[in-house]
Amino acid sequence: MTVTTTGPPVLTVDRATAAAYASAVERHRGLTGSALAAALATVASGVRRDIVTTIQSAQLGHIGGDLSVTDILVAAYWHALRVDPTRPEDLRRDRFVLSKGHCAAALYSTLASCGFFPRAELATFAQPLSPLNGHPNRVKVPGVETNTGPLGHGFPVATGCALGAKVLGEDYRTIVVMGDGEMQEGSNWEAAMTAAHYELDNITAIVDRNRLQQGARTEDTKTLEPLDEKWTSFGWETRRIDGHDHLALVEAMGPSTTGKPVAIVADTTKGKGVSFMEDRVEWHHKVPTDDQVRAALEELSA
Ligand SMILES: Cc1ncc(C[n+]2csc(CCOP(=O)(O)OP(=O)(O)O)c2C)c(N)n1
Ligand SMILES: [Mg+2]
Repeated sequence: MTVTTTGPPVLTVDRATAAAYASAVERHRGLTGSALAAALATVASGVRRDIVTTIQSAQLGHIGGDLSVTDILVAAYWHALRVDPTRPEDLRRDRFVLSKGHCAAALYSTLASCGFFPRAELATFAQPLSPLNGHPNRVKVPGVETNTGPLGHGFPVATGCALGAKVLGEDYRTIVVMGDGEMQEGSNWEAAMTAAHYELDNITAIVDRNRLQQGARTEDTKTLEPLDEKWTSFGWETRRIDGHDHLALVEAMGPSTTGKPVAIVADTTKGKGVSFMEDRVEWHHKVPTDDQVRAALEELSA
């Protein structure tokens, strides 16, 4: 008997979307104030709607943290990062690492919005043989820089990316996003010391400070505050902002002014944009019913 295998499906660039993305980012960089805020808000609403339907089709996911990190992802991909979805392996590309890898649906929805792969693929999230696994895999998904999911690993890897740029004399930058509960992992503080020691002014570490972790409030689990002062004491230039304010995000993602690595503590709301999910611990990974999906999409289209 001959057994033939065909291997898993491969994701390829959506050229039309990638071209539209490239010109939109160019346009965004020429905008300021309310015009830029409105443009990024429109993208973010679309990404949030895709997160909700992606989780509905998979019947699993981490919707609360997906919705809290959406504006950070949109400000990064639709303004700050120099990436080209048609050349995801370009050595000079900026690096983005979602250390809180359980929020894969948010990352995939954002990558699809840029054209790294067709948006229709989101419907395969977490299905057998889909490359869009519950946690991101760099071999399977164009645009994913490193596998994440086990908390406390993405930031150390991102620090290595930034150190690599210095060693190679390249000017690409690295942006990494962590959960606030994830800050309890000691490996993050080793990476924070390392980046400060090597004066990695080419890395920006963003904490999605939504004050909730899997089953509790962060401050009831292990006190994190004063979180900005902790980063500063570890040798980082620290910026504390509203993590849903696109203009504040774009500005905070600007370059280091001190030669130190930059930390952004982004105050956010878990479940942002869907009133019945906001700041409620159970929506860490609860799946909405069809009626709840309808209500969520209505709010996100308003
Ligand atoms: C090392 C490790 N321990 C436990 C988990 C299970 N886990 C997945 S998400 C999560 C809570 C994360 O909270 P936070 O970092 O605040 O993320 P967010 O609120 O943005 O969803 C936990 C404990 C994990 N993924 N990795
Ligand atoms: Mg959290």
